[in-house]
Amino acid sequence: MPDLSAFPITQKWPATQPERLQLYSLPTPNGVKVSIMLEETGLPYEPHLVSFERNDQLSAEFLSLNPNNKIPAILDPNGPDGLPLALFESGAILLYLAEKTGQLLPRDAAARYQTIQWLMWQMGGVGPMFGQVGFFHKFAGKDYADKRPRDRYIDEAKRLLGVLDQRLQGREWVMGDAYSIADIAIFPWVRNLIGFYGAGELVEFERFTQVQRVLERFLARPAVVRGLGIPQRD
Ligand SMILES: N[C@@H](CCC(=O)N[C@@H](CS)C(=O)NCC(=O)O)C(=O)O
Repeated sequence: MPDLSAFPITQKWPATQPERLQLYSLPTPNGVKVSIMLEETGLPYEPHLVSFERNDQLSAEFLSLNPNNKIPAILDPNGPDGLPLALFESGAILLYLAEKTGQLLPRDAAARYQTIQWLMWQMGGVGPMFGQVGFFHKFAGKDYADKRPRDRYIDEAKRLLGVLDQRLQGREWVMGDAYSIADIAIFPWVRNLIGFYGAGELVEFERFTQVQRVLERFLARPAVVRGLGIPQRD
């Protein structure tokens, strides 16, 4: 039985199944990337809820694993060389899990780097820009009289959706026939933009027919349906 007691995060969120990968998360667009990936790959894991209402992400125990105070984070008792590995940043976690399981990342070198390219595109573009749309359209920024910041992020979100729409022309998924970690990174954010943020009209989502098509297929996958609700909220 692995001993995870050296990791202070396990004091706040005890591992009842320490032989399993430990997930610390909340079902947000970044959080569900990892729960969907875990559901897709079938890797056994134990989810732990990090509640923003309780500011769990700012607790000393959480910060001991992720000093950047953001979910998702994992602790794999069986990491490289059989040693425990703690990781944060959803993109890094997706890559790690793909390599660990040999799933959802093409083996062919060129396709592999292109998948990583689209993953980075999500991490550096879609996540931060769509997140700003959320701030200026749905959260505190919606009351700002000056609409220029909101419009800037709406324009950028539209541009990114256009890039994705073009990429999906004639393709089943971002990487063609192969569903991959690039899809798992991108589509939870598209869902959030038009769902939770309610920005569908603002970004003229009806124009992006290829994105709509693939989003629907993504949301119909059983592992996605399950992953979107993990960890269960209080
Ligand atoms: N680049 C990070 C971003 C993670 C992130 O922004 N997580 C948000 C939820 S979607 C969070 O934990 N926010 C809590 C906070 O800022 O206090 C990743 O992809 O893992």
